[in-house]
Amino acid sequence: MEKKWWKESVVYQIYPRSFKDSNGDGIGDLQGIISKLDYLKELGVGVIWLSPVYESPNDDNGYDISDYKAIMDEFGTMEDWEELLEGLHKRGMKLMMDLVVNHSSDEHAWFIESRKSKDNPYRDYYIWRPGKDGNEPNNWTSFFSGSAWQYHEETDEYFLHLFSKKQPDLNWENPVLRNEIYDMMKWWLDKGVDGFRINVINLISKEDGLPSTPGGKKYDWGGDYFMNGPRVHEYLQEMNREVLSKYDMMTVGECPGASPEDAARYANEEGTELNMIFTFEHMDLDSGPGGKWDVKDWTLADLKDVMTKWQKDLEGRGWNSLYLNNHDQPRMVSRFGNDQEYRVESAKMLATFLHMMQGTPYIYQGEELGMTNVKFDSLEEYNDIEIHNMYREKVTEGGEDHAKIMEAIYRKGRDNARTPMQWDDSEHAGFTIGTPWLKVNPNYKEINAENALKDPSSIFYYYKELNRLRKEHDIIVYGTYDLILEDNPQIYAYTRSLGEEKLVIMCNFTKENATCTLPEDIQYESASLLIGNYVEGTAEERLEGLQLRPYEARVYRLN
Ligand code: TEU
Ligand code: CA
Repeated sequence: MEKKWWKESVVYQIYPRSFKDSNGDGIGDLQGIISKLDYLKELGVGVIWLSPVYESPNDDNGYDISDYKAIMDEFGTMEDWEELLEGLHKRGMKLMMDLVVNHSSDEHAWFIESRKSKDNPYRDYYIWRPGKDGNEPNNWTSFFSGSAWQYHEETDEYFLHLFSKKQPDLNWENPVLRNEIYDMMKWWLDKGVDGFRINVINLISKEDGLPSTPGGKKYDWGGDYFMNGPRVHEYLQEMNREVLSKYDMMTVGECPGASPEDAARYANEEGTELNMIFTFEHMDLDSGPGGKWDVKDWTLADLKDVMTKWQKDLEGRGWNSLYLNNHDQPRMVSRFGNDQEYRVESAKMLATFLHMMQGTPYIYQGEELGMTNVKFDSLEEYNDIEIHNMYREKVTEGGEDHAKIMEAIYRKGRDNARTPMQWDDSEHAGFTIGTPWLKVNPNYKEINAENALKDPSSIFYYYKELNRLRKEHDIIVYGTYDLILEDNPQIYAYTRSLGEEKLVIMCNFTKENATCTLPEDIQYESASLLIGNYVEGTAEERLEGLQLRPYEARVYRLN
């Protein structure tokens, strides 16, 4: 398997709006990030993924871009951006920008032209269709509730928006549009950008004819007709030829609904498309048949199945990304660990579980502090279009139970990840001297970076050690993954093998003690501890009948 810097790096995701405010307007900004570059260097991460900072009306907090070559006023200036890039490069870190090109903002100059008339030169930059019998052109629903079509009276046609009404889908069938996108990508890469996280890139090719789903429902989920569509690989191979292959860069494509088979093409080892993708399969283990908001409990057995499937199906064929949270997902220690009496232990256990697998790990801002989900008292305190559209559709219009939907928001809402970064125990956790755009999690007095940096046994220093180990041991990056103890109801255990070397990773996912007995076929003389969330040192020992304490994780090298 070919060695690559982007396989060996650890990526840290910054959601700028919530990271650090430098001018007191309650909104995070680029100068705020610049003031924290030494903190990021201390953590030992190699790449910073910056969620969108382009000009935007913020209908979807920057994922609705109105000018791809300008910086959002609230975040600062292009000079600030250049200072950030220089600050990262000076510290040996790289910058991966977030590219949102399945759709733009409806305030983008292209769309303002496009909607002027049916024969406007920009009309076909977007997806316009006449209605059918007074209805939308098909029955697809948006990710953000309601129809995926918006009627435009002036030209008596509908435009497609898989997300909000202010996020019209771009028409990738149009080669002129595609070349505009490629030119813009090269413009950023020529400024020194080291990579792109590409937003919902597997949605850019829609089924010919944009057919309604069968069954005659007035509104229905149309994912089969726009996820991993007919020309998506053709477009990505063209993007690779025209742009990506010309730069020493890193790409990760966000691909909701992609399977390992899809990923083996998107992230193929020949390098003809992307370097890796974000799958969502493990992010839906707690979604029932009704989807994301139909919350159920996930199981360890399902987690083993999904993670092992992705590790084994991509082995030698493609590269995995490794993540358990981001700006769209609830906080991992609340979702997969125990954010009460075992918050620190379970946060470290989850970090071990994830970072010891094969793939590029992604740390989401605050994950290194063990930041948790939040429960705001009222719906009004939430500030996410996805939450508010869903509540209106299900409760206000649909009559569903308020308390049940609020519980779903507590467990799955994106604002869990978007409460301001907790820097210290001063007011608003040191995030702002103003009023934060979204309330700070009340637990900031205990959970904050200042406390973490003073505590050698903090989650922060545990991540720092994981990052150090990754640089020191090729087996962590390139070793083969194999699940063991498959049927154990408490322990997730696996091995990594590279040549004669072997690691065994064991994670107790419960708050009860667990006895860990290795399978007979694992032969070794002695085992030396590489890292553990309860123990230090490199004790040489045998592992028979090892007792794992609540949420205990251990990584041994077998000699
Ligand atoms: O998210 C894509 C996506 O699939 C989301 O609908 C995600 O699944 C959902 O928010 C989780 O419930 C990307 C961005 O990450 C997200 O922040 C944007 O809102 C979305 O695209 C539209 O641009
Ligand atoms: Ca600010």
